[in-house]
Amino acid sequence: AGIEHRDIEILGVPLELGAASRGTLMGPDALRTAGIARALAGLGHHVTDHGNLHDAPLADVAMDPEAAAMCRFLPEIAGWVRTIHARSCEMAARGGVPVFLGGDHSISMGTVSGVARHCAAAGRELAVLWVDAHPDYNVPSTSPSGNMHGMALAFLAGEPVLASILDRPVQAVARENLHVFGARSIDPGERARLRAHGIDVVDMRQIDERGVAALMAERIARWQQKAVWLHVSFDVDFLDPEAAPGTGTVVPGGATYREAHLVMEMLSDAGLVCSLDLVELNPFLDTRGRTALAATELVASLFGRRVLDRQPGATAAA
Ligand code: B3U
Ligand code: MN
Ligand code: MN
Repeated sequence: AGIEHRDIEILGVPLELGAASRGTLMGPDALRTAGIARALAGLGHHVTDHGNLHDAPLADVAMDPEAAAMCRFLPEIAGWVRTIHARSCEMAARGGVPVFLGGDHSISMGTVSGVARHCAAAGRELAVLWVDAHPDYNVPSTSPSGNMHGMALAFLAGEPVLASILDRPVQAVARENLHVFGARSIDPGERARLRAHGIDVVDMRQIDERGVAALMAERIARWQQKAVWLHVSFDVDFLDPEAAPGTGTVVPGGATYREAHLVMEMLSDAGLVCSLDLVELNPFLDTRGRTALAATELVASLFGRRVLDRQPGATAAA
């Protein structure tokens, strides 16, 4: 069976101020050097690269001052998020597949909120798969660092303290449609919030015990039933540092290269992915492009690359 050819729209978002270490601003260019557009075009997709977003103006953010004091580079990041949001909304409405190249994970406050606005207008239910060593579910009062990439998913869930980052009402993603996959570093206050909100968090222990195939198959079945627009937000630190050294907060015990490809292949087979973020690649910390190349290969798997074709219905869970 051939793959479905799609209109893929790439936008680079060179933001680094949401992370602890500098360097993710080089992420989009490293992914281009690794051949991301070529790989997708080689699969038969129609690829448009819109280049990189430029520095956004500082934003005036009407946040509670005590909370604002805990958010590093708040005016800068809110400026970016507002610009990203507008572009994302526009790209989603054009009917292609928006692919956002980060940048640190705070870009997703703009990418996903833009997609969420489009989904609300189009009557589509949005589900978000947050593939990451971290749930990024901190609020200013629980964040140990003040780094805003660690608050991105909380913002997208509609956390009121963070809402003024955007200059218009946030279209929150329903809690039952938020899925964290690959977690192995969670802060104490963050853990309490995830539990209180009933967020689906798959940690590495579950992956070890049950394997990615069974865990993904369960979630894919639910998404297919609801015919969701699935947004995948892929933080390269999901991968083990061995496979992906080029990121700022490496956490041991991550997914193997093979596990990550299986996730991508299963998502691709399911045909649910409508938009993608690829974030936290820091080329300054990378080893001979290993992480950029791994990310590029993973995106190829997500958009249809296969070693061998499969008979329809031959699933790993069967
Ligand atoms: N949870 C920590 C660390 C962190 C979150 N995301 C990344 N690191 N990449 C925090 O600072 O919120
Ligand atoms: Mn992250
Ligand atoms: Mn992470």
